[in-house]
Amino acid sequence: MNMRPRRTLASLARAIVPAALLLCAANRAEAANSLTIENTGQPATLPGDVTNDFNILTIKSGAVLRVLAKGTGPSTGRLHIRANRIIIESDAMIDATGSGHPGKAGLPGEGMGGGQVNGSSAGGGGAYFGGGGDGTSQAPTCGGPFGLGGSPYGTPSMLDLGSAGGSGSATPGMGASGGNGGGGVWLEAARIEINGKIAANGAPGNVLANIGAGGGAGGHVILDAYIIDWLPKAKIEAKGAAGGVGTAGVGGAGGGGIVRIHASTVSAPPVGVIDVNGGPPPAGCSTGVGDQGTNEFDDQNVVCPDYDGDGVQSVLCGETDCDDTNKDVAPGLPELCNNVDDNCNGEKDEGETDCAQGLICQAGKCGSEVNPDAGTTDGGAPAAPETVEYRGGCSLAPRAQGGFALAGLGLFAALGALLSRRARKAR
Ligand SMILES: [Ca+2]
Ligand SMILES: [Ca+2]
Ligand SMILES: [Ca+2]
Repeated sequence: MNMRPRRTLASLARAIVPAALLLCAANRAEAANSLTIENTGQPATLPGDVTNDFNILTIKSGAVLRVLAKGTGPSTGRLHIRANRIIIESDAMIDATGSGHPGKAGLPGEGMGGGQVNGSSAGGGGAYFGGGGDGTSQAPTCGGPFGLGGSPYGTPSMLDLGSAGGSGSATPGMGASGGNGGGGVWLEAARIEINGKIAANGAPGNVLANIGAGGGAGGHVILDAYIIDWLPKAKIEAKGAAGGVGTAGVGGAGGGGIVRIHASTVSAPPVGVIDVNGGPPPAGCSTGVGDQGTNEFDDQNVVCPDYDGDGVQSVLCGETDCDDTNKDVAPGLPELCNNVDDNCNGEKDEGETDCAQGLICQAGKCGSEVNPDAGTTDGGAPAAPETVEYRGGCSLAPRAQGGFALAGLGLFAALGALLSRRARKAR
């Protein structure tokens, strides 16, 4: 464990500005958020164009975190989550099915392995690590090949997307759209507990005028964790989807994608957890099937993370950073009045905090020890101390507020007034 540098700015501030500045500094620690996704019946989403950092991400039993499809707002069809701990409860799901390259009417599937088109016959399946199946027809003919399946491609280290199936028509805007490819999911954590499903499957091909389009290829799932707890309902899928089944043509099935597991403890999950199969052929045929994708398990380059770069590794791998998404939290740091355990001793706002003299830390805020308004005339318990909140969320208790106007004052104006009052008092 490396020694962390002292927070010199904060130390300086502590020495010369005892009240207002540090009340503001306390707000920084609120950046270390945890997120719990509840089962509301509606899928939740997270931004797909950034790294989503959390202390603890919990997806509650039955809840769904949906990866927005490529092209939906700024979404790239990928989701990257970095956290101390990720918990996917029983029957919960991270769903990137059909979030990859989109299928389009009258066109080959998008992506390097997009399924092809062939006149007005069934389209080919999309490819990624597994090749796409060719367009075919129903049993007993099991004909074709019509639109050709996409060729396999992909680099394991690059979080990419499954390609889409080809349309059931070669005329732009006409015919059934191919199924979308699967999206990309990358989870990085000190510890991942999975008892639900992560799915980055292709979407099935559509059917129009009895002609099927190709199915989408499976996408990409990466789990990078020091420890992974494989619980009984764990499932990770990057499957190719079936082509659309029409009486005049059946789309080729999408190929399988890739699942990569990197963990220090149990690198290979139990048998049956991973599914990267290609999409199925039409009933009674062997034509049109998608090829199997690939998977990879290893413990190479797995180290206990220091995501916040404060030089202290996560407590979840036996080290001491109790919030590895927040560089303002680590052993040895000063305890601030912010409802956060800044020094990782298991207690919040204990001992001496940054509150100015005469103020005490209550529920994460510095306030008057005795409320000047708390009379005994009503016989009730003293009311909570009053505070005034400045813009930006800083607050001062009445004793420190003095008589100056608060509205519109910046922090430093308020601070200047506070210090000059103190100087007057001292005289
Ligand atoms: Ca750290
Ligand atoms: Ca503490
Ligand atoms: Ca604290």
